[in-house]
Amino acid sequence: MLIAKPPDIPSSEITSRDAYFRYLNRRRFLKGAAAVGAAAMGADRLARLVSPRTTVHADPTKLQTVYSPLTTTGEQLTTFDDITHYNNFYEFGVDKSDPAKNAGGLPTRPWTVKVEGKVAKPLTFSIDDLLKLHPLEDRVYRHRCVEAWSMVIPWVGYSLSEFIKQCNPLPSANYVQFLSYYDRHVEKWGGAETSIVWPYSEGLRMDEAMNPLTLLTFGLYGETLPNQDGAPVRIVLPWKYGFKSAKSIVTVRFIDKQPPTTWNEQAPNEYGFYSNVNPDVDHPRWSQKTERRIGLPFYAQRRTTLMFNGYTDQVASMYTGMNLRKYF
Ligand SMILES: Nc1nc2c(c(=O)[nH]1)N[C@H]1C(S)=C(S)[C@@H](COP(=O)(O)O)O[C@H]1N2
Ligand SMILES: [Mo]
Repeated sequence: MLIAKPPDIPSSEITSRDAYFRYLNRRRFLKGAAAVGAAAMGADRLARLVSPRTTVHADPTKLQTVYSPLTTTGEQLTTFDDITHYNNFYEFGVDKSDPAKNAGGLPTRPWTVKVEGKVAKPLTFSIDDLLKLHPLEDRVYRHRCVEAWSMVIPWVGYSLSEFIKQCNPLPSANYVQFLSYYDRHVEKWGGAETSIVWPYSEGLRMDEAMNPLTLLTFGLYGETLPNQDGAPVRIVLPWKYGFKSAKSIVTVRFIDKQPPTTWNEQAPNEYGFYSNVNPDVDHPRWSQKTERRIGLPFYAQRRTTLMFNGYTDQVASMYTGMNLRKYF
């Protein structure tokens, strides 16, 4: 478990939206109470602890933050059950229900993340090093798959930039590549069903990797990541199609050139390197103008896809002057 959770709420109960908000309110209350007890603590810090956190990620008019459950657009968190039983994790099979069935054997402890390439010196972090590297935050993000379905997920993590700063990348590190866990066990678990060349590889331009929205993610709904969602550590990029968010990361490689990435290699005309959510650029086989929000009653599922998945204010400036039809 990631976060000291109040003893009066069993883990099994933190699966519904209501229980989650009870948990968060209680957690906020506990933080406030702890702050009052710490007499030496500066007024500033105290104020930050007891008042709702200012978020870097959420446009409050469009997206609920963990501190304001109801939004003007009425977006609801996707249930824990849907987030953990409707997955893409092809190492564990191609059906949405496969990862929940097959990812149990993923050995998430011990776990190390290797840092290599254009860095001052190669490093290895254990998962516990990573968990301690920076305070964990709750971040509610929209999650938009290139297959035109979406969710709203309360992740737990911290900005990838905090980690990158510890890696001392060289000035020639223009891109970051992420490699997912893979070994021959995975083939037995479903990874052999596809023509994908493993390990799963994804990559970002350095400014994208350093954007505060880019989340190094360890949990969801206040709990450790379930294996099927990319335990023990994954990336989450809320303004890009889901496949950019590599799961179960074992290697972070800094490089000078754009790295090869799994879906782009599979079908370059269908999956671009950037893969920013863009309702104006259709996938060759389907439209990206709308999406289906998983878990809602079917009459309420269909919604308009937003440019950059609704995160324009935070990310658009990284792409000024770029033709987003060419660099899709
Ligand atoms: N290693 C790895 N990472 C992956 C994938 C995968 O198959 N393998 N699928 C991607 C895709 S297509 C999506 S939509 C998201 C799904 O994340 P979720 O199952 O937690 O919703 O993970 C991405 N990361
Ligand atoms: Mo996806």
